[in-house]
Amino acid sequence: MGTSLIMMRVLLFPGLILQSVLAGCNNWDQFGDSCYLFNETSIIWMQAMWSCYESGGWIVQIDSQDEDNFIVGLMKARYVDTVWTGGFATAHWQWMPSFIRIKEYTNWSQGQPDNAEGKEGCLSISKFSHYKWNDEACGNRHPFVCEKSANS
Ligand SMILES: *[C@@H]1O[C@H](CO)[C@@H](O)[C@H](O)[C@H]1NC(C)=O
Ligand SMILES: *[C@@H]1O[C@H](CO)[C@@H](O)[C@H](O)[C@H]1NC(C)=O
Ligand SMILES: [Ca+2]
Ligand SMILES: [Ca+2]
Repeated sequence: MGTSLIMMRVLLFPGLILQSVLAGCNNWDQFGDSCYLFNETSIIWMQAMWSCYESGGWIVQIDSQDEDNFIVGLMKARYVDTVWTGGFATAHWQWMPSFIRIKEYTNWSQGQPDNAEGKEGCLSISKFSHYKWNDEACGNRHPFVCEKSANS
């Protein structure tokens, strides 16, 4: 009786079952409702954004202190000094590629963002800014973190 019910579900909803098997983070790290891929290849910010898109996610968007601390934990565990995040400056600071304005949660290092020499428009987290946020030149090369939803 129970078995035939399960069989019926398998026959009627193979797509649903496949989806539930495939859902989750696989080889990405899960934290809350997201999965994270820490990529240690040092590349410029624009390439990092593209790389995350190609791997099915987006360059990390930091929405909370917990998420911020999680990313810093990954950096320390891997002895990586600096990572790119999805923060990008136009007339104001926003997360790319969502265009969500950076204002609910921020964690700028003291005196940042300073747009030093008028050349800094991308948001990194660095040991050299005490693991807080800094704006730096988008053409610098760093490892980066990708994020994707754990539920899709
Ligand atoms: C890390 O990024 C590089 C550069 O885009 C890419 O070639 C490589 O496949 C990425 N690694 C993973 C595990 O996605
Ligand atoms: C800001 O970054 C520091 C260093 O990573 C961390 O200890 C802190 O929890 C973060 N958030 C806030 C709101 O201070
Ligand atoms: Ca996020
Ligand atoms: Ca700066």
